[in-house]
Amino acid sequence: MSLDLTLSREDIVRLCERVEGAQRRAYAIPKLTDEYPAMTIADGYAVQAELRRRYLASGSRLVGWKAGLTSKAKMQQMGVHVPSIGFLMDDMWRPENSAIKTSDMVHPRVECEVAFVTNKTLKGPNCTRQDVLDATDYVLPAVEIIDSRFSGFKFDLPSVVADNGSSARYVAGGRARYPADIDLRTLGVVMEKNGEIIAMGASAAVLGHPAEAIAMLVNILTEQGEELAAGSFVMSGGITEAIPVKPGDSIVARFQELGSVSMRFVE
Ligand code: 0L1
Ligand code: MG
Repeated sequence: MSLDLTLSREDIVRLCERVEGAQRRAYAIPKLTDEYPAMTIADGYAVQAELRRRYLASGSRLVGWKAGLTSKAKMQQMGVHVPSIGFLMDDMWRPENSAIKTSDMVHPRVECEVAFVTNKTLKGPNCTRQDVLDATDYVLPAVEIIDSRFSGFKFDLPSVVADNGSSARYVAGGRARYPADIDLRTLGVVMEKNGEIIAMGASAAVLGHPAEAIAMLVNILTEQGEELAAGSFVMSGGITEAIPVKPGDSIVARFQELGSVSMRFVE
């Protein structure tokens, strides 16, 4: 992947500072490719790696990773052709049933995901769905709150990757299960907003099987010279479409076999 780098070290740091400012102070910025039209996905990951380095240096702790853009519907909606990955820090986590502030986000949206907690190190290349299942301690239901920092949702894959896959907050809860005890491919999910069903789906929407998305994530990490550490919390990608939320909204995500995850949004 490093062969596809077009940005200089100075450009990477400059773009990282731009994204970090938008993330920390919640304002929208134009997509990065407006200024750097030749920017590649590898450039996006170089900016993301710099962002991770800065968050770690400022005291955040890496909890795990997320796969994004893992459903055909979402790829079509966003006009991209491959999934993405992003990092998850401890300070992005929010407790189940909590009130989540929207004033420190740009335009938050929620999506239902299956999360995996690993108990063995995973690395590629050629990491498979079975390797992931063999290294999974348990799975649990989760809601990701994504927040693209790009104005008017106008972006492309290099820009989204640099923005850490729009990662903002995540909530996990419900009931933890061993993967061998359930069929992870056919889990039904219903999302309610303010008591009304607003989205529904089945876990096969995520690359045919959520563990497939984790294998993809491990293979991308490996291309970047990294591995997925044992004990990681990993989100496998949205089963449902992303639904916008505003102060006053409450969300309940009901997962077959895994229970439900709730939260509400405040100013
Ligand atoms: O979690 C994800 O699927 C990443 C979505 C990135 C694009 C967006 O902000 O919708
Ligand atoms: Mg997601």
